Amino acid sequence: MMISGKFESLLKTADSICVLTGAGISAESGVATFRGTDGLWSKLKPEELANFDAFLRNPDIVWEWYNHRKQIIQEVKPNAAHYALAAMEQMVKDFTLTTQNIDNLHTRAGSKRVLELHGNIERSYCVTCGKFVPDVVVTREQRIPHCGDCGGVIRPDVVWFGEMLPQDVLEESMSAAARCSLFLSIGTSAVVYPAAGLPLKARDCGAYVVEINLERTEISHLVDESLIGKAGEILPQLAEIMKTSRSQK
Ligand code: BJW
Ligand code: ZN
Repeated sequence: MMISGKFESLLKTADSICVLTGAGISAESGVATFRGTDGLWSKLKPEELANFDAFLRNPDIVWEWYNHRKQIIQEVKPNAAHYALAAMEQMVKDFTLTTQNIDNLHTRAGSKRVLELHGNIERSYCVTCGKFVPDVVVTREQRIPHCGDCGGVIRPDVVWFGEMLPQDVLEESMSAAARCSLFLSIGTSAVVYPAAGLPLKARDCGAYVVEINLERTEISHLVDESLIGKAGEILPQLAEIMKTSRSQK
């Protein structure tokens, strides 16, 4: 792994670091990404699944998709990249981890504070009365879960296209991006906004922005450094560099 002297020095000294992760960080755990040749959407049409109108039209198909992904997510384990970020959190005074993923793997790896921009597959709520419903079970017999209180349809607590992101989470992520001196964008194609705006916000506010991805992305020409490779191989090396000059907080 080749990194610049500037990046190395920031890893060792920066007091404020922000990270944005996307589906690519969980790929080595065995969770499919959305885009790219092995991406979910090379087989499934996004517009049929990831928006509310589609859900109202075909709640059974959308539930089947989330149920399938939930099963995979529960069977897999966090990988070296998730663990490296959990270790980094312990070493940096002001560390903000924002994820677009709904898979819970950062929390399972030990990250204490995770800002979830697109929700969490473990939670669901009633579209009619808003009540949160844990432990939703979808079966062949009950393909669409309904609310015990009002009978409304239950949906996964995730953010679909055209929907607002949780405003408090977005604001916290934006202000952290604005004040950090180092920003890492990891395993995201950086095409979905407003998430993809975070590294750009950081750059505009003077942070050094480094991208880690298997390939170049939509924002590669705008960042300071692109590390091409697997997150699970690169991040543990970055955490090691940090460790050489930092103690646990
Ligand atoms: C590895 C690796 C390894 C693989 N190591 N790397 C025009 C301009 C600006 C915005 C818009 C616009 N038109 C429409 C919009 C808004 C829209 C949007 O951004 N659309 C664009 C596609 C154009 N955004 C929205 O609608 C958002 N809401 C919003 O803006 O509200 C305001 C508003 C309201 C009303 C009208 C208009 C605006 C909501 C976005 C919600 C996204 N939801 C999803 C589904 C979440 C639930 C679920 O998971 O099922 O979020 S879509 C999907 O994409 C999911 C992801 O979080 C998100 C991002 O994907 P991600 O994580 O980047 O994954 P991939 O697969 O794309 O990339 C993986 C990468 O990893 C690849 O690059 C690989 O190379 C790499 N990789 N292995 C390192 N081992
Ligand atoms: Zn209800």
